[in-house]
Amino acid sequence: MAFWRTKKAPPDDSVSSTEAAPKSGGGLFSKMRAGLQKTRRTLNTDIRDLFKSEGRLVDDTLLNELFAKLIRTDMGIGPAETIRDDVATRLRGRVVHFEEVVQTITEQTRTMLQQESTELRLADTGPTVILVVGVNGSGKTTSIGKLANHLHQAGHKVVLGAGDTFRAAAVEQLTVWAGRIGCDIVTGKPEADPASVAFQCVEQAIATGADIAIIDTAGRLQTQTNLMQQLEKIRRVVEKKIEGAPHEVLLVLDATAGQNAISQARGFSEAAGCTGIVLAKLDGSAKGGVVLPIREQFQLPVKFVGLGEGVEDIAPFDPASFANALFSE
Ligand SMILES: Nc1nc2c(ncn2[C@@H]2O[C@H](COP(=O)(O)OP(=O)(O)OP(=O)(O)O)[C@@H](O)[C@H]2O)c(=O)[nH]1
Ligand SMILES: [Mg+2]
Repeated sequence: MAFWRTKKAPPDDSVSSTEAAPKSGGGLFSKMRAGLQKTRRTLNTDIRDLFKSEGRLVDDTLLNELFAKLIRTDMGIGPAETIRDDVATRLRGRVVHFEEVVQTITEQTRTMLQQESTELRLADTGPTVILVVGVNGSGKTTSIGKLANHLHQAGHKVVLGAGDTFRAAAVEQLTVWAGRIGCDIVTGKPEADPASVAFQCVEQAIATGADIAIIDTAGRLQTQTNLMQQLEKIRRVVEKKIEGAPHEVLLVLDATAGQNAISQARGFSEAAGCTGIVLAKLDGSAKGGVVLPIREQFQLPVKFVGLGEGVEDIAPFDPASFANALFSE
């Protein structure tokens, strides 16, 4: 199993390793910053309000106030406590300015977000198959469009599979994305078995020498047993065609859904054998801190973040860039 390989030289602004994360500038970093603007503004205003221009003593009162502000980003009690305790360890008893505290928080957040790899697992030979799953309306189809474009731009030949055969509109939606990007798409008849569409998609990928097949699925809940079995069937037929496939099962989570909704997706993730997370709609949320509990609760790497509805509005998740974009003015 190989990791992410780009066929064309990656653009200068690509940020795929934590060490390489720029402090400012760079297309993807700017995108991340723009996407996280709401959260950053709220946090910065909130935390700045705690400090006078001459600085403030770091004591229990300040630490508790800081904790309350952090919670507002939906980062959850555990991560907010960790950050508060780190500020206490490093700065308690000192009179500090806003900037110093924010720097401390950013560093701790970066540490908490560290993960092994954000890169897509690609097949050593033959097409890589990516299955995209999640609850209704989480952003699956849009994320597939953006991801397909991202991969296409990196020089990969991509084919899409319209595995959501329940709604004609879902097929149309993915067909529009395929047209926009200029990649192939495999569609089935209305209400066709999604597994047969997935099978045909993989067959077409092999026949046309495509590098990556991305299969869309209908939204579902973990409690819908028949729909969960259907996912299992998709996996089986895909694996029959290519050993080791699907190489990635990406769970799309809606960043605006709140922490509880996201926690509920944990069971789903386990049932569907997910391998990574795409966190969609981060741009619309003042609660970008939700990435912290996601990293804490899911034993899965966050691979991409969705930062808008446009074709370019996706970025590989990078902990250092993310932490900077979350806190740094
Ligand atoms: N602002 C913003 N909107 C997004 C993003 N991703 C998806 N959306 C919007 O969210 C809505 C639902 O997106 P879809 O991609 O259709 O979601 P889905 O999971 O495929 O939905 P179902 O197929 O019905 O389960 C659409 O209006 C999208 O434009 C994002 O990163 N940012
Ligand atoms: Mg969809």
